[in-house]
Amino acid sequence: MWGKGLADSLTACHPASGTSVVSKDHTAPTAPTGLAVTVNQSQDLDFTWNPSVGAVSYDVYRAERADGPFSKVAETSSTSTGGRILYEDMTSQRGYTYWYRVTAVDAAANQSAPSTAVPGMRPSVNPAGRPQGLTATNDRHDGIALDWADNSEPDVREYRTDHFANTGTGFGLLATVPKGTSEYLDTAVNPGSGDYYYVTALNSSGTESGPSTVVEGFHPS
Ligand SMILES: [Ca+2]
Repeated sequence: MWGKGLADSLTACHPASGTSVVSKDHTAPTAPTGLAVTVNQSQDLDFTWNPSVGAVSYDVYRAERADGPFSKVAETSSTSTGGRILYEDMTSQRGYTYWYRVTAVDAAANQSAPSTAVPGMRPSVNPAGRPQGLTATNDRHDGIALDWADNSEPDVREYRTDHFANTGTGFGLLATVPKGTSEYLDTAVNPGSGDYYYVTALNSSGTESGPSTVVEGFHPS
């Protein structure tokens, strides 16, 4: 639809007569395909896609939501190894997901329809804060119920719960739970014993936060 609209507006601008109107290119390139994103060594985003036939450059658009509105953030004609077109995003806010799509532009400034939109997030380079508000509550039937507050950082990926196993080896990993699940039920407790717990948060880079406060859970016999 974009290509058609552009072609129509160009038609309206035709010179009146006497020039080589026939040779004017009104055909937009095909929409780019294969848009993909990877996180590079600088923790920035490398977008690559397949070249469109007839294109001389590409416009990159970014939005905060999948359905837009999209704003143009760059033009590129760079290519990556393998001949795909390359755009590196170093400007989006770290830890937030954005949506990206690209268009192909030809020598006559005809613009293709947009590619499929894909999400991308520049990972946080700093660890998340320590999880807050950890409590351990005895559940007489099921075990010890841990609960803590959700971290506020947008790119927390998961939480680790560690517990002191009374085996002389110190604290060890008990479980990992995904973002949004700030609770865990420890069912492998020994009646009549106490267990100690703390929780950490991992961000999108896999960097682990400092530990929460340590709490004790006691399971009666
Ligand atoms: Ca919780």
